[in-house]
Amino acid sequence: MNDKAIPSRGGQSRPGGSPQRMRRIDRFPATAYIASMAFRDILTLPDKRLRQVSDPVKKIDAGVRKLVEDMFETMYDAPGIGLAAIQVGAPKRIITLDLAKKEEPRKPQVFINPEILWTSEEKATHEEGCLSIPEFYDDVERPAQVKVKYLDLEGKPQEVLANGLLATCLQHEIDHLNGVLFIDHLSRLKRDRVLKKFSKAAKRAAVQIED
Ligand code: K1U
Ligand code: ZN
Repeated sequence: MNDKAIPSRGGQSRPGGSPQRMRRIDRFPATAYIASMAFRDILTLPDKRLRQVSDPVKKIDAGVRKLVEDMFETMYDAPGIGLAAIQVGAPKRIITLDLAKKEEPRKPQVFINPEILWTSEEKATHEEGCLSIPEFYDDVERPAQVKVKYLDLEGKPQEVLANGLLATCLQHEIDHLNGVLFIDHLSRLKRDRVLKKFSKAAKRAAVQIED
């Protein structure tokens, strides 16, 4: 199984959830921790909610804005470069992204109700990872360019013609909104091996909780 981490991308080490919480407490003074309690737990395989089709956002209200804020905190903390709302258990068609390099200033982007309008015939292969499938990475072939329409946080319609990492991430995250995971683009053999590994780990964790 290709479960190597991408070295330049920093690590994710949180299949069970608890180490992340400990890290937060260690990193911030107690008051700051209370003030920044906007992190949400990231669902991991084999959680069935990851297979849910998310609902369109009808109104961009305070609840949606708070969810977006929490998604950014969760994504930056993970760390990740993208997140779909369903990954924090909210079945809404919302994506957060930040593709800025480590040394660059943050460049947060929000996509509400994104829809793919066009995909290129040309394909591109990129290595993908997923915060819901920790420490597993593999190459995925997808259309090299996509045109996506979406609403920004002000509810204004926008369109983007994406290529490179943005095209990959948008397709990966829009897949999440439709209950599709990047392992679904791999061979059945690879997908089944990943699913089996995570199901076994979840069963072992459940037994440990019982003991
Ligand atoms: O949707 C997700 O689970 C987030 C995922 C997005 C993604 C990454 C690569 C290709 C397609 C989609 C991640 O962010 S995985 C973690 C990752 O790639 C990363 C983490 C820290 C720094 C840089 C990258
Ligand atoms: Zn993902």
